[in-house]
Amino acid sequence: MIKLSKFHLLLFLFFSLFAADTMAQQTMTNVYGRHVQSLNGKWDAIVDQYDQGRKNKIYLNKSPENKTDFYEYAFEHGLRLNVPSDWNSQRSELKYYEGTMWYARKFDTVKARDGRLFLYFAAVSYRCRIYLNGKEIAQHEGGFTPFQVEITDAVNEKDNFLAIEVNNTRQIDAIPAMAFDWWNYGGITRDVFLVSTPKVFIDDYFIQLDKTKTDKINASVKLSDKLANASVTIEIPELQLKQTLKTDARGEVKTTFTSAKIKPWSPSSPKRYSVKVSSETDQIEEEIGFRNVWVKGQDIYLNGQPIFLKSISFHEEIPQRRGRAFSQADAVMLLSEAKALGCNMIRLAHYPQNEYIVRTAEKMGFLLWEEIPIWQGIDFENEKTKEKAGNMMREMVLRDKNRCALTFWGVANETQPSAARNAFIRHLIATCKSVDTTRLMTAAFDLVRFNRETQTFVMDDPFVKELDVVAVNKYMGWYHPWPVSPDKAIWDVAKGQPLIISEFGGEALYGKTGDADVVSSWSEDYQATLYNDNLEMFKHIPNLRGTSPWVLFDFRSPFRFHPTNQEGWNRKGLVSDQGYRKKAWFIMKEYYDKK
Ligand code: GCB
Repeated sequence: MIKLSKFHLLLFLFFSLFAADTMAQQTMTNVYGRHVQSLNGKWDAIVDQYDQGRKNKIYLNKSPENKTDFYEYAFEHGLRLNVPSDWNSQRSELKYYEGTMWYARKFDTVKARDGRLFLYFAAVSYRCRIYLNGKEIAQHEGGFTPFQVEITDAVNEKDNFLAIEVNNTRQIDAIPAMAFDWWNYGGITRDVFLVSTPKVFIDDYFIQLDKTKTDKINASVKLSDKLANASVTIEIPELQLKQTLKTDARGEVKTTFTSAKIKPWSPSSPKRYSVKVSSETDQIEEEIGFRNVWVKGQDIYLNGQPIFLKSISFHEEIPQRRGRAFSQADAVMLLSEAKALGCNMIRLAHYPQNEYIVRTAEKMGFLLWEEIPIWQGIDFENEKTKEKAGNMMREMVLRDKNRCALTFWGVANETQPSAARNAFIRHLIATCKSVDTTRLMTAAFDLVRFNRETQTFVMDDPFVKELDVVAVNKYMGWYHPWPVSPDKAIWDVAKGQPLIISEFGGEALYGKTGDADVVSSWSEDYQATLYNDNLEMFKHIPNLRGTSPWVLFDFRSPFRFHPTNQEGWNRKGLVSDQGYRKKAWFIMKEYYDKK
């Protein structure tokens, strides 16, 4: 064992305190319902391929004052990038760029007397350090979840200089890790806001229908400070529900409401109620829907009725723009295409997508499956990686826990059984449940195989028992030739539990005709055959409670090398990168319309 001297111990304590100090904070609930000043727009940028900017303190943004001064950088009059947006799609020379990019801008703001100010990032891909007026104030890792940092004391009314060091280098201990089937977009990819709050504000609330009782709403509210005996009011005017409560020593209240008049939210009737929360100094309002969802035997119940999940996946990408989706208009484009297909659910692949998508999906009547990018190749043995994954999970669940559309928390995609993996995923499940116990836990597995002796499809991964719903990605007719004809493809997988086919499909280049029985024809005709075959097979999966074809749109992926058929695109889309529907789209549409 290493022995530490008192001095070293003090040194260690100092640095760990400092490190903890610069970690970004978890965000307050419902940032989009607060008083915000947008910092979106054009930012100055510097490409720092060799990571020299931090060492040279370019975040100080100095300009020469004396005759002998000079600085080998300047933010002004150089590269300009849009925020939000990835950098890869903004300049052709940045298409493949992976490394460090500095973003900077100036801003003025209004400091309310007795108020507080927070800097909020909806997402920065993938890791970043934040510098305000020459001082590092926060760090964050994880490209798809929000974070905030309080700047009340650090900010001036005029001429603040904000610099963000963003890095998207793939690393073995990161999530996702070294290789993944989508574009590694870097940048400040989502909204940046200044959020102003009163001194004591409503930090968090969790208001949802009870897991089993359809007339009972559970509600809890937490103030930003541990203020006891303060009044908090929760009101749902349309249901004539209102309670005023006193906070406990932790600044929290917890209560329930009962009403026989609650109209449940569902895909066919996505009813939401305006919910108002107020404290002595703060108030916030949000549309919240009420529904419950549970599993009994092999069935999934929504509001007490068994449901079949007509799902689809998409990446957070606008294919026509070849870049990340970030706006309300982007959300409408993606979700409208899912609506047209007849879906009642979206699997948000493979990471938490922006809040415009989540909120608009809820409004349009989609159930949601949301997951963090535990996507193949994760370093399950690494405790630090596990901790990071736990943080991401927490950030995702905290952000979206009031969205009734959220039905599934996904904890992994295509992982192989091992003690380390099991411990890792258990940590994620526990983290999730420490915030929310009402959603269904799931993971997508790819271990289904054909057992020649029994002539059935089987899967051996005991972990499935720890999940509410089992999901399987299976590419019959694409990565796997059919061992039996589709009408004889009998499944014996996760018996006694609901099963979702969370991915199936194959590639087709839009507009390409070819042999309907030749995989390498890359034709819409073969893709159509594949869909018909898979839909036939689905008839023989007794516990099948949902399907999610892979994928709605062709999407960009650097390891799709085929020069004419792929050109850096995964072509499994039912819709092409140009927005045209392929033959298989119509087959899937008919299947969903008849379900
Ligand atoms: C999968 C992955 C998905 C890929 C897909 C494919 O199993 O979950 O992210 O894009 O296969 O096209 O190979």
